[in-house]
Amino acid sequence: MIRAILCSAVAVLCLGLTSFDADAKYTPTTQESPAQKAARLRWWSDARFGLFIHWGLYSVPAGEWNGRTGMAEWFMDETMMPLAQYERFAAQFNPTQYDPDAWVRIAKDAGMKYIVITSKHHEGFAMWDTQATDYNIAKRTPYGKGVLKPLAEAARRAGLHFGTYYSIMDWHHPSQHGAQQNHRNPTLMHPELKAQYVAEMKAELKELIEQTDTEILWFDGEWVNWWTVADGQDMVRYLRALKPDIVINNRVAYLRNDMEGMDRGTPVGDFGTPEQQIPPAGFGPDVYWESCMTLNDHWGYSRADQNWKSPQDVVRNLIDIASKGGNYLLNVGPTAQGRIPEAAVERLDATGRWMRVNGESIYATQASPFAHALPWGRATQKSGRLYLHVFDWPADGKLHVPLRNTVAHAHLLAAPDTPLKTGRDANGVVLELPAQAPDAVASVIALDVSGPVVPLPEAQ
Ligand code: FHN
Repeated sequence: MIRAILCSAVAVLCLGLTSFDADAKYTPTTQESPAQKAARLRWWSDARFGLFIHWGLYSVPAGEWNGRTGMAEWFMDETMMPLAQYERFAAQFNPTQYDPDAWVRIAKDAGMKYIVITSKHHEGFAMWDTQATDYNIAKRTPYGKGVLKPLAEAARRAGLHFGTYYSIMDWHHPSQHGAQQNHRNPTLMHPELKAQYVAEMKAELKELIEQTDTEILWFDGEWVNWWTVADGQDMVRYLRALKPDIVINNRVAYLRNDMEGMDRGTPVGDFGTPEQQIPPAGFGPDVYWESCMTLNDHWGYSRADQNWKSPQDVVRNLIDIASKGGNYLLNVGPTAQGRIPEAAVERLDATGRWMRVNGESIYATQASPFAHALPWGRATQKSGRLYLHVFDWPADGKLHVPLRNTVAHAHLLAAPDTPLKTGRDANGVVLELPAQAPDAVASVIALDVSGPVVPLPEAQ
């Protein structure tokens, strides 16, 4: 929401734009039924947890220039460096330490089920050997070859899914120019060049599908005034014709907020994209969404940024998001040498240790049956089993669960062979827990109840 408002407000303020056709008559891009969409998105929705990767020429300056730090993938906009000078970073981009299998192992060991990597960010530099422009990694860097296909192949060898991020806005392309003094964002389109640029976009996206078999197209940079809802719907139809089961985010069309379309029954694309935030509640079983977040404060590599989320932050975000029926896309920004920062790896490793014990309470689950977050934690559910994620371990060893159901069985995922004693009081089920929580970040209880889960009003 903040993202879209910021980007579109900038555009409207600076350009007096009212030409957004966000209210254009919605024409469905497919006649797909909710059941057919659910089947197409099943693997994505069951995955719940993915790795976002922001990698490009911006990784070379690593967020620093002329004594200034704290930048990253918006370097071109924040410095307004002349294009010819920025292009020279390509000569320094030589990721000799890039090991796709090692990156995939980091993701897999963290419990992640899919990877989404920037194929082309706003900088306009293609991370594969595209025929559409020579402004690409194979033609302009000493590395001399693309990095996407090797990662896609490594992901599939490890049983992970592979997707690609693609920016509609392109700060390098001659069809566009900055709309504001001293900023490249948002771009304005030279009207006579739009058709050519869209054709190049489609050619590049076709290459990505054909060369990497990308399963997700994660669009971004859609807030420009020259990209309309109709353009987004046309792009969805084009991509579906190329790869009918491809998963597309809602940023394929202009957004007024990161859940645009998803919350109005007029989706363009398949899932909503709250960014750097977790919605206060879920959106119901047929609304798909994914919270994307940085591990520190930047998407691209920013050498000086050591403000890392803790493993507890990551695990509890993942639980909170899953308890609302969403996916968590957590980002790393590799260095120009091809390394994922060690501080990021440490946090992903810690997350993986939690997932190896408790992952069944996240994967292929549905949102909590309780209307609100529970006072001591969160819940998810799967095939009649309730998973209780306890953040705050009860000092008296009694966990109160506002449930009408009787409990058939309960155990800690960390101690599956030790049934928990259960009882009831006026406010529902009471579970008797051991004195020590098995995991200080979140301990998970599997609760099998008879019949459909019937929550009770929370105790006042
Ligand atoms: O401007 C981009 C930003 O660099 C980053 O790629 C994020 C990730 O979702 N998307 C845009 C900001 O909303």
